[in-house]
Amino acid sequence: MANKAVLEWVDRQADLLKPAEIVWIDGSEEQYEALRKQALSTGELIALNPEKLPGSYLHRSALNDVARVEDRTYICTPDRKDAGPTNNWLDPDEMKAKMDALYDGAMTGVTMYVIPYAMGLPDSPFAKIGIEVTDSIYVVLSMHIMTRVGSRILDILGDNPDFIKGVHAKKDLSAEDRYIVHFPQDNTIESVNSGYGGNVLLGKKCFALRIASCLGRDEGWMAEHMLILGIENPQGEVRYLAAAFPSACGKTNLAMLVPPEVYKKKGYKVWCVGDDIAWLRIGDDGRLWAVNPEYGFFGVAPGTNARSNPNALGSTSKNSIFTNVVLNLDDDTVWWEGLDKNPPENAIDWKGNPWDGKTAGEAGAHPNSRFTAPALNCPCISPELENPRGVPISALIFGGRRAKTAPLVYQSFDWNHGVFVGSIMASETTAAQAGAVGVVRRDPMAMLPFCGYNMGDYFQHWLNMGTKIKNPPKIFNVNWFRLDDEGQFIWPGFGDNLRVLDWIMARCFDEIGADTTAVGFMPKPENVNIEGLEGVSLDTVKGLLSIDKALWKEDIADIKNFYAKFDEFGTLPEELRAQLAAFEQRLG
Ligand code: OXD
Ligand code: MN
Repeated sequence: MANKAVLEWVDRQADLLKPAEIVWIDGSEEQYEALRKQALSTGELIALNPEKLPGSYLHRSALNDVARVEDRTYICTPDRKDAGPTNNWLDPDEMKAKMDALYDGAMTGVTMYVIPYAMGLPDSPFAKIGIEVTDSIYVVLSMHIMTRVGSRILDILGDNPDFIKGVHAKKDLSAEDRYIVHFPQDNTIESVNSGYGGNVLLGKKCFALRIASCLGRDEGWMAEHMLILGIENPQGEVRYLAAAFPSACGKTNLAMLVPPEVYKKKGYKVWCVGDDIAWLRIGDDGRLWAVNPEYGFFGVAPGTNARSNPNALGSTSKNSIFTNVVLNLDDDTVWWEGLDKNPPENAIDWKGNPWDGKTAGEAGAHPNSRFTAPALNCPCISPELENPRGVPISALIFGGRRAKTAPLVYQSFDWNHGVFVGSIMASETTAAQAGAVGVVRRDPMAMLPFCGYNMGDYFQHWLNMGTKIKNPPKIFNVNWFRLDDEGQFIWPGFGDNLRVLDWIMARCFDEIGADTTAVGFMPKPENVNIEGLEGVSLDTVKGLLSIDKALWKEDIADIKNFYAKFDEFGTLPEELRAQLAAFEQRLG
């Protein structure tokens, strides 16, 4: 390894963190196996049944360290305006000093691992290379699942000084001194006092979204919190879409959906390209092309089962790491709420205490318990995951968890209206972020916690991209989560969401008409295919597509409050104000 910039940077981290030893992760199975052995000996990992879950392990996090910590996540730009009103900000020098103090000697007596990794196919021109130093074997082994790691990445980097720098020290896991910090102007990420995936697998949210969104702004592409999937029709043609949903709204389920019987019989197939992050670029053909920069899934375990997502279960069938789920002592397998109706009786819960699923009053798995699983394990993984060009995107979809306001699906009138639709996205919060659950919060493009710069400028970047994409994808909004008066979901969701995607694709290829409404183009109710769907009638569909103007007007008041946050910096694009005014007018 002769890259001077890398060597100097690693030396500087070692000078500060003062590890007993430095180990470079070469990507070899021997090295990983030695690390697994070491983690088993300290209890950092627990081995699972080698027949039922080969190559898989259980990990438990600290009790106070189970989710992303948005209130402790910072974007540190020299000018506060560049972080904007939706990010925590501190002056970079001040934050650097604070982090240096926390890092000083943080690895005394332990090993510092140096992980060279690529987001995207390493030898593709779209790939970006990162180096993460960490004191956690869990991080090393999870990065190996989630990204492409090893010495070969350093070979590809050559003597290029351009790489994303990531520092992680789990230190003493003190919640008061936990920070997840980004310095976009230095392409640097610093994380301290956490061991939770979203805070420490720095290639994911920190790099592939926050830092990458800044790179995309500067270089003319987009880093989005989107799944990517392909729908193969009976003619064998595969059409691709990318969809943004806030955390824990079923992105992984949608990304791997199993077509309902009637669709399967006709020959439809769904291919998963990615479940969380899309990097989007304009291709030579003037279309928008997407790659999934990751190589694995970091999915929410509870609720994952043979009906909701058999492909996720397939993905975790081997070489996976489960975090904060139940350990079944009878056969060394794992369990979580919603897996099946047979909780183990002789078990250990996520906190490490004896747990009997038949009598326990409390959940055995944490609601944000997770798995890291290799993407290539997924039974419906798209071969295009390994295509450096990515896939051409026909539809961009926004969605959220809304009990009432948003209809099942609508299409924006055009690109700019679509950007407006994305900018007013809202969802009820879940366990994926620390804090209250079930509160409606505005989460534009599902990027609120992940946009690495001023969100007003981010909206402008979306608008600018629209002027550059000759054949832009069409933009839609979906809501699988409408509730009836008894609080029950009206739409069956899961595989049946393909019925909505089917309409969306037909719109993208000009194969079907639509009704023009105040919110956008909507399906004629009879054009939502409910063949073979029990309990859903044409009237149900009409209800799901109904627009309650009074509710939308309430929503507009909330949107105005949200938009007003940008006044301080004056970054809300005029175009969005105009879109809002036009929407208000259409509502009457
Ligand atoms: C995730 C998230 O983990 O969005 O993907 O929280
Ligand atoms: Mn996510």
